[in-house]
Amino acid sequence: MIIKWSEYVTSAVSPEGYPNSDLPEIAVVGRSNVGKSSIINFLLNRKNLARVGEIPGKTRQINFFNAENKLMLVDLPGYGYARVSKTEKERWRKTIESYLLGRTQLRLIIMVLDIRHKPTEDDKLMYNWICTMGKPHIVLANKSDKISRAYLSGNINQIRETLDIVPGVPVIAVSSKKRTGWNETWDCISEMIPGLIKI
Ligand SMILES: Nc1nc2c(ncn2[C@@H]2O[C@H](COP(=O)(O)OP(=O)(O)OP(=O)(O)O)[C@@H](O)[C@H]2O)c(=O)[nH]1
Ligand SMILES: [Mg+2]
Repeated sequence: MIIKWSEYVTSAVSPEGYPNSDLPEIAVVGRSNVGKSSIINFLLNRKNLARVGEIPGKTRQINFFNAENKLMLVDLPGYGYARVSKTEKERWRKTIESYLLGRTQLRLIIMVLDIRHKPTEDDKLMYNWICTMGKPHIVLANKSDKISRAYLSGNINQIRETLDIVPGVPVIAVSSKKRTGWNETWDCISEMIPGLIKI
């Protein structure tokens, strides 16, 4: 997979704001601060295309990024961030749900977790929801640079077991910081969205 060109398209909080495009979309979902925006930069070989934040709650809208005019990567707000108001949480939930439920261009969901931590109840809810919707998905366990290699497979197994990940669904250890797992991730994406391979 060669990704040379990408650009920010638009931001939206509801369907009226989604871009008018037929490109297949890949949505990146996960808890606040797990590195969803960083993963988008990592996959697109960019440093600061999607905005990254030290403090959870950085991404508050749905941001669309065009890659090679072949697909759209979609950065969603994170869930599970305790330090925002109930109203704000409810607004983010609606933003995320209406995109995931209503967007017909959505072809694949990338669920991002922090490899260091056992998935939370929020993660379980999200994962069950993805399964109930029957959407094709893969799981990226990010921040693998933060743990020793000896723990990688154990933590991946813990994620598989805690979320009861469907057999055959890939769970890939990545580090968007150290740029590890890039090829494996794009190989999986290409397999799951036939036709992309020629990018
Ligand atoms: N060590 C390490 N830090 C990372 C990695 N990926 C992201 N981070 C850091 O994690 C923090 C959150 O990254 P973001 O990409 O903003 O996370 P997000 O999931 O988009 O967060 P929200 O938009 O707030 O939901 C930032 O300080 C990143 O630099 C990684 O692979 N390794
Ligand atoms: Mg973000």
